[in-house]
Amino acid sequence: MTFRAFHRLLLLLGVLVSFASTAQSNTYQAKKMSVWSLNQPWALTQLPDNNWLVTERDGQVVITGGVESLVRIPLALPDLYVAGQGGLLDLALFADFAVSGKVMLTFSQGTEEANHLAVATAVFNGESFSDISVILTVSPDKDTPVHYGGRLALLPDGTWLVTTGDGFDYREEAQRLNSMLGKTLRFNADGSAPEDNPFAEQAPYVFTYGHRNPQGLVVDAASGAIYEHEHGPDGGDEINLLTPGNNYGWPVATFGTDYSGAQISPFTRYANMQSPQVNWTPSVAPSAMAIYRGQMFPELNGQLLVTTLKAQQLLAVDLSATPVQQTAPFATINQRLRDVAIGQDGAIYVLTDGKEANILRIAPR
Ligand SMILES: [Ca+2]
Repeated sequence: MTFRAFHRLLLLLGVLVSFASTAQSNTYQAKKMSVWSLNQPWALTQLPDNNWLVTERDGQVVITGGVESLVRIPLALPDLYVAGQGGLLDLALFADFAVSGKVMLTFSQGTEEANHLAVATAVFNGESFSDISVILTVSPDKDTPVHYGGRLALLPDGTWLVTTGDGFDYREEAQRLNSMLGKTLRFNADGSAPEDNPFAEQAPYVFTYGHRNPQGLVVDAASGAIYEHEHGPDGGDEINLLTPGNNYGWPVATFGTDYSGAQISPFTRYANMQSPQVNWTPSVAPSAMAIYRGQMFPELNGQLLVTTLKAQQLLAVDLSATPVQQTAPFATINQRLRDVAIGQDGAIYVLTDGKEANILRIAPR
């Protein structure tokens, strides 16, 4: 029997497989949650009842509670455009989800010639989604199926942030306030623009600008700080500390170069543009981020946990250290990772990437 066949047999038997670390094999285990596979998942969200919701890019949401349970729900998303990096992306719960069932979604909408990121609200009753309503669409349209951004975060005041990408071929738009590409946008739960946004007259939704393809966004409940990360080109992936109205540089200031090797900009810093807290050159391809708070891994408390595609690691970044410290505390995972969440049990849950993806639960051994 090949290893793969043996592995499959174990999975069929419902046996959880753990991956031991060479360096810390006695300190943690990363177990696959299940026997099933997820198809190109993007976001992982825990429900108050401890079940998980996972978005799949083709427009379905999976509900799972563990090894064998899996329910797949197709969503009736208007004009869903599934191509390249697009499709159904993020899903986040409203603060009053336990009573309202309300969720916020992002997905790409349109056609090959003209598409954009859309933000929608919906109501989840435990079995199905209803009242899907598009409340915000990113303009202008673009004709590339990549660089949507699409990550959501709920702010303590009840407003929301969403990241938007530069559309790849539209990078100059990241510096233009009259374009919604390459930004973080702040909006009310009904999709309107808060009156206290930094460019309320000129660009009512813009919160920060000068971003490339941001897919990580977290609010630190302890400090209120908002952290974002974004994919650079060849090099120049970044973590940024967001403050309203600031310019984060792309494509004027970057540590990255074009995939062709061509220089994008002679500047790694520029006046009145914010430098990143972390610069990853070469690229790690950061896909999502959480802040660890919990009892299971006290040594990680307050650190940013970053999933990566290219580096195939869950990175732990300690921004309070000088200089900033980065470790890969679960170094045996070694897979492309798509999302990370801290469970209500304090364990770390990571969503792997691709067409045969899974959820790994990381806990002390
Ligand atoms: Ca930057």
